[in-house]
Amino acid sequence: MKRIAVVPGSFDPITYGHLDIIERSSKVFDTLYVSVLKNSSKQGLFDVEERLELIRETTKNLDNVEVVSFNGLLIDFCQSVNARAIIRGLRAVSDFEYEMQLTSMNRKLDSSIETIYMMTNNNYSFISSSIVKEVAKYNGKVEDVVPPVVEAALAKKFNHE
Ligand code: COD
Repeated sequence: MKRIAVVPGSFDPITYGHLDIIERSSKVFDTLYVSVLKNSSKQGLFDVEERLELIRETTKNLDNVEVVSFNGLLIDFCQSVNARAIIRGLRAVSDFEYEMQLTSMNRKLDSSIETIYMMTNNNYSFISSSIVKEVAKYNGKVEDVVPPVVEAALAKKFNHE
């Protein structure tokens, strides 16, 4: 049986922190769906199509990674692609409370789908999409925390080209 997992998120935009989790989990599963939530209550900087494009560009070297968007409940999406696991990254203790709620609720909805946590790589533990956007907005250097294609997209959004 194929081992299928989902790495869900907002990815607004994708960072080296996200990429680290995606690359590591792509070695453990046969197929990995990197899945961008469409119906988010949060207004993003990048629209969903732009986020998908940036993820596709930065994961194109990973043959078993599919980049898609989803609507509605994550568990429904996992069932639709026969995924047995949801992969999440953990940066710090501050992530724990939200992750606990997410996992507990998802387990109530479908107890056969496991949530698996990967500890962040120490080099990336301080990175979040929000901080990256704030630094890029004021033309700060983000080349160490996002891939070049994302750096260019941020510069374009904030008219720093
Ligand atoms: N190092 C390691 N991991 C990282 C880093 C980093 N520097 N930065 C982010 N990550 C991890 C995050 O921990 C997360 O696991 C993943 O990367 C994606 O992060 P984000 O911030 O892009 O995504 P989130 O947390 O906003 O995604 C939330 C979901 C879209 C998964 C959630 O809202 C959801 O499932 N919504 C669908 C509706 C639903 O089913 N709701 C009920 C569930 S309770």
